[in-house]
Formats: sequence, structure tokens, C-alpha cells
Amino acid sequence: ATTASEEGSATALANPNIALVKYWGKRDEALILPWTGSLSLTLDAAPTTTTVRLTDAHDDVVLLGGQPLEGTARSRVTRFIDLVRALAGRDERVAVDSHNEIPTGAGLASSASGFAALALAASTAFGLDLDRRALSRLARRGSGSASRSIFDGIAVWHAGHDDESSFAEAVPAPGLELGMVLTVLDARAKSVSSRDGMRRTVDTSPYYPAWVERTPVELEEMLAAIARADFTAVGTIAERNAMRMHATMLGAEPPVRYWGPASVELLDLVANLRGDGLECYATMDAGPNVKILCRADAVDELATRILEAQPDIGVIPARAGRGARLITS
Ligand code: 2P0
Repeated sequence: ATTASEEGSATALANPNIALVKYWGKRDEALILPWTGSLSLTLDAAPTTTTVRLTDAHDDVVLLGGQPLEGTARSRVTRFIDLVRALAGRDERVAVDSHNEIPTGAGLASSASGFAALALAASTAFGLDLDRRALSRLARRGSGSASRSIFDGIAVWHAGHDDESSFAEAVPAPGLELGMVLTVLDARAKSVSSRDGMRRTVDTSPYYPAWVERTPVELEEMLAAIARADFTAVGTIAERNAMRMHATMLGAEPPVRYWGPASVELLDLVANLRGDGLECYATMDAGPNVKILCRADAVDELATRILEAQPDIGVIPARAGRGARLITS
């Protein structure tokens, strides 16, 4: 038998994904089973790189950006590692070393890239060779949206009804070349976590049942628009779905509102650019930063036009990118 220190180390890279049909609300918090399916674009920017190494230490060590995590942030990772240990039937402790290229916790999808990279690195370090579906299901247990960052380009997360049936898979999109410009209006971590914001919405918003009823219809419309490579329909459905998600949250008690005045200015800018013939659509997640969907060949022009209008903000140009992958093993 080999000792822990002689085996088991893996480094994985995963990109964030931005949902075009959103995930908002769990019907099973322990297993992270969502009320509705969702669909996203994995980007080619702002990755998380994570190394997991088995150790002989008495406890797990978790570094993010070189700093040790503590409290809830740490236990979210160590509980996830417990799942991997259980899957592998092993009990070694690990050292996790993770780096994000984008601000953590600001609605820029760092938990999606983070848990996708962690799922791949940790499962590999423990000697598991999971197929993409099993990896997606594992990543889901860390953060729901991470289930989608396993795949290249467009991914659909099937809501499912149990641990087995709730996974994401790639959606082929021939002829549809998507781009996205992420704006960084505020890089601070959000005040209400997605987890708490979802729970509050599910428990108290009178509009939540409408969201659950409507989202599967929008998901089908989106899949049909993708199948016929209809960029205008994809953008229109995505923007509408994002607004409906935020409307649902605003109905919670107290309301959940992630956007602010700078976000609204960007929404106006997107409408104006579209009026000027630069076809683009806005989406927003659990933070104030607006993400703007466009055709892949329009990304540079869109980024330029945004900076002309708003010289003080940050922009991250992106296109469809690859799913989670190992970079050393
Ligand atoms: C999404 N978001 O579909 C939606 C849209 C934010 C708004 O998935 O509790 O970090 O870890 O499952 O995945 C953010 O929530 O939440 C998210 P958990 P997650 O991308």
C-alpha cells in the first residue's frame, strides 16, 4: 500500500458559467436539488485553478488566494471533501489550494468555477475516475451552478427528482457563436448569499410558484431557439428570464435585491446599444454586475462601447469556453 503522501495530487481548472435560464431555489437543500432546470454559457475567462493534495495531517487545510478559509466558507469545502471521501471509501485529509481570477462572492460565478474545479481535482486526487455526468452531480453538491461548469459552452442542468437524476449536460449549438461582456461595477462580496436569498424567495415570495411554473416553459423555448441558432430569440428569452428571476426575489419578505443604480444604468445602456444596431442583451445574477450577451464577433466592439459610456467600470470580455479539465495530475 502507498501512503497518502506518495499519491493523490491533482490540479484542475474550471471556468465560470452565466445562466441564460436561471436557477433560483432548491426543493432539497441537503442534496441541492433545484425546483427548476436551468441553462448556461460556460465562459473562456476568469477561471478558478485548484490543487488538491492528500496529506497525513490531522485536518484539512483550505487556502483561497493563498489565505486559509475559516468558518462557513471552510466547512462548505470540507463537507464537500467528506462527500468525495465517502465516494472513494477513503479517509485521508487534504490540502486544497485554490485561486480565482475574479472577485469571490460578487455574483461573478466564482462558486460555479470553484466547486467545478474542486470536484474534478478532489475526485482525481482520491483516485476516482468519474464520467462527466457523475462529476456534474458531484459538483452540484458543492454549489448548484457548478454542475454546469463541467461542460464546454452551453449546458442544461436537468432539475431531476433525486441525486441520480439531477445533473447537467452539454447542449450542442451549431451555428450559434455566443459572446459575453461581464461588467465589474462592484467587486465586493454580496450581503445576502445566493443560498439565503434563494431560501427566502422560496419561503416567502408569493411570486415563486409562478417562477416554478413558468421556467420549464422558458427552458424549452430556449432549447428550441438554440437548436435553430436564433440569436435574437436566445437573447430575448435570456433577458426576460433574468428580469423575472429578480422580480420573483423582490416579492420576498424582506425583499432580496442584488442590483443598484449602476446596474440600472447598464440596463439602459444595453437597450440603447441595441437600438443603435449592436444586438446585445442583459442578464444579472446574485450581485450588481450586469453581464451582456452578444454575438462572439461583437465582443470587442461591445466592450469598447461600454467603456466609452462608463469609463470607470471594469469589463471582462468572454466567449464560449471549455468545461472543467485537469491541468496536471
Ligand atoms: C444561476 N445563480 O443559475 C443562478 C442565477 C445566481 C443567480 O446559481 O446555493 O452559487 O451554491 O447552489 O449555485 C448562484 O447560486 O448557489 C446561482 P448554491 P449558487 O447561475
